[in-house]
Amino acid sequence: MLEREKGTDIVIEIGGITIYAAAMQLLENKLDKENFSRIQKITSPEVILKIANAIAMCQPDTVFINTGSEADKQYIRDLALKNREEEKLPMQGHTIHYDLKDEQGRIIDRTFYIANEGETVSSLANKMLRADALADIRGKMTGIMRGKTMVVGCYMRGPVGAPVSNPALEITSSAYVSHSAEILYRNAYSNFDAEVKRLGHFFTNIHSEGLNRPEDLPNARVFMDRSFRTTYSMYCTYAGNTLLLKKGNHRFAVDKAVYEGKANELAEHMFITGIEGPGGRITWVTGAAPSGCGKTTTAMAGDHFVGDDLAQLWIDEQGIIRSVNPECGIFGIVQDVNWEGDPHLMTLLRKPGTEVIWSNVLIDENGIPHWTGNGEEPPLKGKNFQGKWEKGMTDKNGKPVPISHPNARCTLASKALANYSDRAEDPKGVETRIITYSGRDSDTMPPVWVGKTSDHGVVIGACIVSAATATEVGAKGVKRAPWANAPFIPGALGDYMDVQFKFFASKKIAQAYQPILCGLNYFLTDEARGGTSKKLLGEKRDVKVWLAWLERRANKEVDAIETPIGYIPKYEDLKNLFKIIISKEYPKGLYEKQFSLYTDNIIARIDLQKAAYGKEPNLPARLFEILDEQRAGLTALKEKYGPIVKPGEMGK
Ligand code: SPV
Ligand code: MN
Repeated sequence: MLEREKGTDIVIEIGGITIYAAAMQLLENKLDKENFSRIQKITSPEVILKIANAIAMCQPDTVFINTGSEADKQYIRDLALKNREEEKLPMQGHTIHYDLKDEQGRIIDRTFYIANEGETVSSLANKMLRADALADIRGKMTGIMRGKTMVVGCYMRGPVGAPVSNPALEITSSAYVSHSAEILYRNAYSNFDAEVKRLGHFFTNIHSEGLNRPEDLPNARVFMDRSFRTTYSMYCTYAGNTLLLKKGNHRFAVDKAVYEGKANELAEHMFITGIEGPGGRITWVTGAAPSGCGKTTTAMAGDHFVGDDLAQLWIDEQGIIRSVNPECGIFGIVQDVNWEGDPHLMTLLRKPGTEVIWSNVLIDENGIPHWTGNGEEPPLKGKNFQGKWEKGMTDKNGKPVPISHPNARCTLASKALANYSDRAEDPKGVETRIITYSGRDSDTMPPVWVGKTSDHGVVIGACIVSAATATEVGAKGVKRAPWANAPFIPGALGDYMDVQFKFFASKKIAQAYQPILCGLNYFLTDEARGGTSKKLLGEKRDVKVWLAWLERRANKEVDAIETPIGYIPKYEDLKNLFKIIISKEYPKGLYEKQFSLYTDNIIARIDLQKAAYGKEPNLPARLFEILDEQRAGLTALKEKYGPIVKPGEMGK
């Protein structure tokens, strides 16, 4: 269970203002005339109390209420330059922001859920009891904005009017954070009051970078108070730690879906995109992947881009699963973004016309950004995430310093993309028929497969395994990555899993709109399939073919081979799609490498999942039933055909 509004609301406790009249008095004293008149547009006493107490706690010199007007956006851009959080680049509208050298990803070791006494928090996360968090935040955030301007922004996470959107406040002394929020979320100053009334809640985010010094990083903290849906972030700047409209509020959205959504809502770490099929029909896909595993690439491979990171799903009255993107921009990893794989994104990055905040890439002497894997000639020197850089430079362990950090990013508005969907702002969301789950898996699963039933599909999500990537500071090795959402599931994994089973098996979903739940894997290597090189078996553009096959499968236009793990494509169908979608030959030998089941690997993977989930309390028994059923099927196949089972040997 999640206990809402239990205990003290920390910012109110520290700020000390408990009545509306006192809050208005503080605002009148602290804000200039213009900003005070702006804040009066917001009438919700709860919102006013949060803002007034954030001011009382952080003690900024000035407060700017951001209405999202063009003039206000410009004020924020200018403030980011004045604060030296960003620098202008020669390309119009482009700036560069650097995070501290040791804060180039989410600082999970310093990230905590604030818990009430006895409350269950995900076994994968840190928690701190409310009283301790109160003392810590009081010590670290009192007066943290002295000498600074606090910017207050009112946003919608999701289109205005959507049933699953969440209003959220971003209160920060960092103009970079505020600038990023303006690009990634919908400024809803004029709708905020009405949306808070309509939905009955809002999220609050309070951040300050403090003096932004490396020596303060050990004191950096990210706190999520689930009871009061308020985040606190201090002494850090990386957007994943500071722009808590993103992952901080995603966590609250997950809580809301799991504990209040009545198995009718999900909040997922998923892209949303539309695939065009025969006759111009569009089939909508949402897909999960851990950070840094090709989620943006998959989203871009679609013909109608809606989002690349987060999705809110619900079942409407007609029995259709609908999805909206809480965001309206991209905070995308740039490593390996190049003209061949990502032409739409490259156009925005390399051609003038789009506002871009670059972070942690290399800027050469001419002010041009460079990054690893861009397919271009790298410069010999410049400035990057760790300071001055030149070719051949090594770090203290003798390792070459890459030109850009693997988690270097670009921030831009989605509407500039050539494949941006005109449905992206539709409060009704898009009719979702395909759900995918993927990870960075070099040796086990095929490129694409479809769960036999919705329960099998839920198990695909539960069993994502992935190599660690750079988005979390200090992460290494191969990890389980349940639904690619585990870092953002605040409560017990069992509660979340239970809702997944119920949602996808819901009787409310109309027959004609039954989704397919699938696995995707782009990372199989030649080496793992009998070859000698570590090269991947496929190419980035093959993604379009896997998606096209799923599009046909969801519309019941292709048959498939039944295996213990689910349905896999037939060779002839793929061969045909390779030809018509990307004009590429698809040799049978490659198909056999990609789609033969390496039963020992899969069985080992199942055993790993059983052992790990076996330690988790209160998990749905259905998970273990399915894993056992798949294991028995694979064992039987292995007995009959040996450890490597070719597609042609299955489904007979
Ligand atoms: C991710 O790491 O999944 C991201 C970036 O999308 S962050 O804001 O760090 O979460
Ligand atoms: Mn993400």
